[in-house]
Amino acid sequence: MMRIHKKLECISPLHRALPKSKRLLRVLAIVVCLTTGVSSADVLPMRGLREIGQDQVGLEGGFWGSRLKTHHMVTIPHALDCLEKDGHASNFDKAAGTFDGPLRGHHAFDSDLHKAIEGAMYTLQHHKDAALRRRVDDILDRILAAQQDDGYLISYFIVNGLDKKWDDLRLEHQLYNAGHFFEMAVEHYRLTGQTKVLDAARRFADHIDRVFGPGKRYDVGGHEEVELALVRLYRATGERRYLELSRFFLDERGHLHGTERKPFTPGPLVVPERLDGQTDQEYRRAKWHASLRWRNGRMQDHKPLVEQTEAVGHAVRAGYVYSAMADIVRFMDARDYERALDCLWEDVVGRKMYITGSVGTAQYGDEGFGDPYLLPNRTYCESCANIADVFWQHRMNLLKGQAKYADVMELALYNGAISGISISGDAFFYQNPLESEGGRRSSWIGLACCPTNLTRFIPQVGGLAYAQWRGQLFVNLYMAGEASLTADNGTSVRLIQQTEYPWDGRVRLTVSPDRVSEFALCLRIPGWAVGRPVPTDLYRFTGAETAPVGLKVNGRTTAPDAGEDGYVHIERRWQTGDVVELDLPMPVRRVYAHKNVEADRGKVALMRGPVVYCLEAIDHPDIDVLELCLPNNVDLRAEDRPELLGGVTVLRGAALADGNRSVTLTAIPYYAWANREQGAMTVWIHEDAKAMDTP
Ligand code: FUB
Ligand code: ZN
Repeated sequence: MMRIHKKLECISPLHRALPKSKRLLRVLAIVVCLTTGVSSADVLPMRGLREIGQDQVGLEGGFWGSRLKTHHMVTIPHALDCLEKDGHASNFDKAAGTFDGPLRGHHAFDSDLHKAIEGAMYTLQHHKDAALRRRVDDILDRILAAQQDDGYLISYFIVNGLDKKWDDLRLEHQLYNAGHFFEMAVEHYRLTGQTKVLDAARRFADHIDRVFGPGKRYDVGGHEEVELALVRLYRATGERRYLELSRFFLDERGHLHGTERKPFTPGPLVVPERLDGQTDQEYRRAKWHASLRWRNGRMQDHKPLVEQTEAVGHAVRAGYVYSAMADIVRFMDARDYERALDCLWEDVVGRKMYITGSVGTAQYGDEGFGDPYLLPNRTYCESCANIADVFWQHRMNLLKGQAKYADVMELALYNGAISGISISGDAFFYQNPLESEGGRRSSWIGLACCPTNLTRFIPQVGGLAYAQWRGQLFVNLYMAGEASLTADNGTSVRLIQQTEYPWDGRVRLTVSPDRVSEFALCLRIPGWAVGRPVPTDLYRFTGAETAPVGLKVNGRTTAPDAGEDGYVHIERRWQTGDVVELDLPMPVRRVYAHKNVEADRGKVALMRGPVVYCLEAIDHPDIDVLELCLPNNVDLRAEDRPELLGGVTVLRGAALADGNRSVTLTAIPYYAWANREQGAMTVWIHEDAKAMDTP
């Protein structure tokens, strides 16, 4: 046991960063694994930066501290209550033969429960909560009781007929359910050091590996997810077959599925004939199913992924599969995937992304990407798609070590992603339009992908903030809190961030290595702080003026010059208590869209720091905010409102209503809309080129 302990101390930074009690537990688990023939590891990528997991990052106080508290106290119990009430847990009892009632919901129902439990696993890594732990353990036992001898574990098919268990992979979400189960199992293992859930995940993955793969069945799931989950399972277990299986599912897209590997050429959509006696509704359904089965880009299965250069199809699936592609580049150095990713990224960030970082117009009725520059503001932008986009941008940042990916990640995080959940933590949006006559959040959504995705996303945020690579410690996101990590030279480093970000761009970082140590602290200089709202020409600020970024190390002014990678590299011999002060000025910025974006012509959006603003009816009584006009010479001022919407900074200034009536405009952060009364909302505001007479 001591040998394993010593070895892990040497090879695994994650291990070294854990508190002593967790390290010992983990060693114990590994000893159990080894003696039972199960191996365990933290596999590090071949390329790119290494993440610093959310378990190493504490976010207390500041913007995220209160959100994480709400997540723990409100969102998690609320999600579990709703899922139990809707039958997600009793479906497993039914499958285990311990419940007589009906099977509820559809074939993707299991995935929602897995996601909520995954969320609980993250929060339990930071909060001792015996009651929640018992509750989750109980649900996990019920899930595992349903596992079949061959490892299969999807309640819907166990109950409805195992002969159909892998039938219609395109429509029935089998591999999607499996993927969410794997991700949850990995987090259970990280939390507890116990392997019972991880072992169940392995048995299921082994079963999938027996069915699919070269010389077996050539096929892919219609809804990607399992690909990135298999990489996580590989990393947690060290079992390379899972990585190879992930690669197989990626390589296989865009081929003819069956018992042999063959190329595939997409054909036209075949509309089914109407059958005798078929009702209108049945016929509509048949046509819908035919369109789903049609091998177009909806499922990113119309041509091999390495040949795909344009983002098409369902935006959640795309975000997950692009994430998995980035993983495969990091873990297998698959350069052909990297080339495809570069094109896809340019296409999304340069032509198909909203200023909120959101994606997916559903122009083709498929919850997916639309045509380039076609970005109507009454749009779809599913919460899951925005979350998947954050996951993808994070992995791109890790792969390439460039700040521009973190710029997009931050934009999507503070705007499109968290707009999906209410400030109270118990009401959700499935769609996130940028303009609305009035939206109402739902306390739950029967198709629970978005609420449960938000339930697992919010507590992962700390894991997006930092990364490291060969003597370099990267700070990607500024957020109040503390990180404990181990530099490559073995030094333990404690990093404390004090900041009111995103409301104030001043960040004080206290760096405390356990011994004097040489490394580079690499601070991301956000694009928005140097005149670029996004790293493409899709959006721009007015003018080029930018207030200078300030930087001090132990009180001494230092040039805040970012390298080509977008980071300022501060290289020195760090000593306990060294202080770095970064000052990112946050003027109110006016944003304009590329001229090809017709929906935003003649309009302006407002941004301060990474936060995009909107106008809401409740702040403008008797004024139609959709028609409000902002003259281009008006100065807008930022006002802190700690009592409003969980504490926000609003923007205020003069504007024109009804053509020439002078009124006061109040803009709130976009993510905070629809938290008061229902009413109109817009991100893009008409802009009047005429200067307004100012007193
Ligand atoms: O199909 C599973 C999830 O439900 C998708 O990601 C969402 O778009 C919703 O259709
Ligand atoms: Zn969703």
